[in-house]
Amino acid sequence: MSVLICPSLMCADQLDLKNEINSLIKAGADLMHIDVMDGVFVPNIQLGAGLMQAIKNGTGAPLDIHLMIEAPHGKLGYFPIGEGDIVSVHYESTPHPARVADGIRAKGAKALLALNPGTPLSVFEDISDCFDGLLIMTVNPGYSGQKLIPKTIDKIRRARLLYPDIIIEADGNVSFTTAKEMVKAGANALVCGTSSVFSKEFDYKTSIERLKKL
Ligand code: S6P
Ligand code: MG
Repeated sequence: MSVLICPSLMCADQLDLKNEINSLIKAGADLMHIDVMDGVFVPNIQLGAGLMQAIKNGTGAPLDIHLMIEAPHGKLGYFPIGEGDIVSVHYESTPHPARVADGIRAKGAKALLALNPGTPLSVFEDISDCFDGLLIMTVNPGYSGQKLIPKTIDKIRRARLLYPDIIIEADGNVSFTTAKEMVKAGANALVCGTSSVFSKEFDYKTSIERLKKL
């Protein structure tokens, strides 16, 4: 299975998003990563439900929605989640992550459990059946442009050994160098932001081809 490439739209040109998304899809991107931040669970406020609906209507691109919000269990209804989408919910954001996963799956999307760098992998053990995979934060959530926390690569490795068939998505400082280590450790989905696809080092097609080859 090839690696899913998920460009992070908060790193794209916000005034030209439709063209950005169409160019990314043409260049081979698989899903559009949308960071939803509420200013409470993380210290930042980013992309919302209206934008997601506009993206669905205007481009049809599948979404990789990363919920960084408090109390997500009561809020799923705000988002246009559907078949083909992936939705990540943070373990740290709710006492009922498995219930949120049920809600995501009921809409036809895949559900991932997102783990902050300081959260142990063991929290997944008893609820793994409720999820299609893990989103492993390789930086602390909230901002783009941060530096990889090296221990998180080992978390990816341990996760892959325990769960051979799930989606393991790496999010944070995915560069052409770190992506190689992440994929070698077992990641099969990459969130691509300022460190790779939007680095301006290469055009979108070249960047995505390089990442897919890993
Ligand atoms: C961070 C967020 C991420 C960023 C992405 C940016 O809280 O979840 O999805 O958008 O990490 O990429 P980079 O390469 O700037 O770290
Ligand atoms: Mg993210």
